[in-house]
Amino acid sequence: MFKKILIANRGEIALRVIRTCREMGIKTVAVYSTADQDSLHVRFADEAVCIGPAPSSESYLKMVNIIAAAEITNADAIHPGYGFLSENARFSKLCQDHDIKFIGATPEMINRMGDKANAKSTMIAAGVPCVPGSEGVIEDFETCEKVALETGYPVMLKASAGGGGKGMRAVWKAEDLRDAWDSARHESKAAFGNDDMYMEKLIEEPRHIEIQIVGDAYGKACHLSERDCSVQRRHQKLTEETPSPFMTDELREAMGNAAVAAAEYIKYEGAGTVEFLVDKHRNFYFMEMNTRIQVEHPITEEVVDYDLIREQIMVAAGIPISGKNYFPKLHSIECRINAEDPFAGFRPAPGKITSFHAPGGHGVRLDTHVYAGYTIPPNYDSMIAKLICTAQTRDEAINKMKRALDEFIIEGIKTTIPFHRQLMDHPDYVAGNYTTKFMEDFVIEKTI
Ligand code: MV4
Repeated sequence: MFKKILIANRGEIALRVIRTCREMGIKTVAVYSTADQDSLHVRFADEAVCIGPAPSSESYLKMVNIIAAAEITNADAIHPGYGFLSENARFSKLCQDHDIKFIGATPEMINRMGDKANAKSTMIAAGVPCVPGSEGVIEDFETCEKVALETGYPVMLKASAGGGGKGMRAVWKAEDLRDAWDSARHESKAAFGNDDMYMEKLIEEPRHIEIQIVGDAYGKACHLSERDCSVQRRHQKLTEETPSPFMTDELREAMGNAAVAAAEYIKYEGAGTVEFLVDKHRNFYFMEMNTRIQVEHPITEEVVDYDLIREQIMVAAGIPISGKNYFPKLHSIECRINAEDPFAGFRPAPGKITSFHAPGGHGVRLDTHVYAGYTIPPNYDSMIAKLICTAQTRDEAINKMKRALDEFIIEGIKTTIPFHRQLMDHPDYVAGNYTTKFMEDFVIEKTI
């Protein structure tokens, strides 16, 4: 087992990893930028190394500085969290070359799943349902036209290097295909330095339902059921829940087995998430596979009573998984609390927190790194807390979330708490009747 783990991240996920390491008796090293010298992950780690100035490119993304920090503190593993270098193949390789265990995917696996067209071909070979469309990357526009006719409009053009919606275009009729092709490739080239495109039949008003999987070093994988992440604004998840209100036992069985089949086919090691699109007829289709721990992992932990960070560390240390699958025994909802103004287009609102009262009580979990007196730096992601409420039923979980949001006091900055409070009263949300289109029609009431 590892003696010392360096956490190459910041904020709530750095604290999350430190907590589990401490429970496992593993020493921790925090890395921080000059903007984060007063952050809690610096305070709670056993050691801390400043790796550079505020800009991420000079600190949390500066691979050589992070490796140097691991060398001088003699860390034997690095946990990347999510975002930053968590799915960076070069960093995974750099750790390998320095004999430091990367608690994440191998460089090969990151590249294989990061290339969306290639990932899809792999899933087809593994027998995982995929959206009909092109066989891999589309060579030229003439082929694009032909594939669109074969697939049948409406179609979705997607960037193979993409993800999160960048370089993606829905095309409803043939006359719009050329412009969509040109603009999607241009956007993808600018964003990823790669303009490879593939095409799929457009799935209308899909739900985004993802399956948590864990694979070990011996080819075995298991699943820990689903998370419904359909409530998104501009491809940013706002709230997630498990079980999905759209799920049935049969669908969970089918999606869970497909995700395990995919993980075992590629011999996936570590925690991963297989994302699916689910249409109104409950047909499910592979969308993407993420090779990192996700922001929303706590709702799974709460309903199956399982520490996913602990499992990542155990698998990375070569310990086999039990192999059984996990099914929700409770209902859990996560609200992402961001330092943004929901009454001003969710624009970022950094600043100093002048007072802070955390909600609590049975079934309330708050994963956060902020505190009264903390100044939120403008350099990083605006998420400041994850409020997770868990109960026996969905209605009780919603009720608990409303109570927790009402007692959650953060003053000095604007946050998305008022938005989440209104969401919990929205009739379609309360009815579990929502798809990825939900936020397009959501109108936030201006409160006094
Ligand atoms: C789709 C789709 C409809 N049909 N693919 C969005 C980003 C990336 N994860 C893939 N996405 C989509 N792919 C087909 N064939 C609709 C979306 C989509 C979406 C998916 C999940 C969550 C939110 C979304 C918001 C807009 C579009």
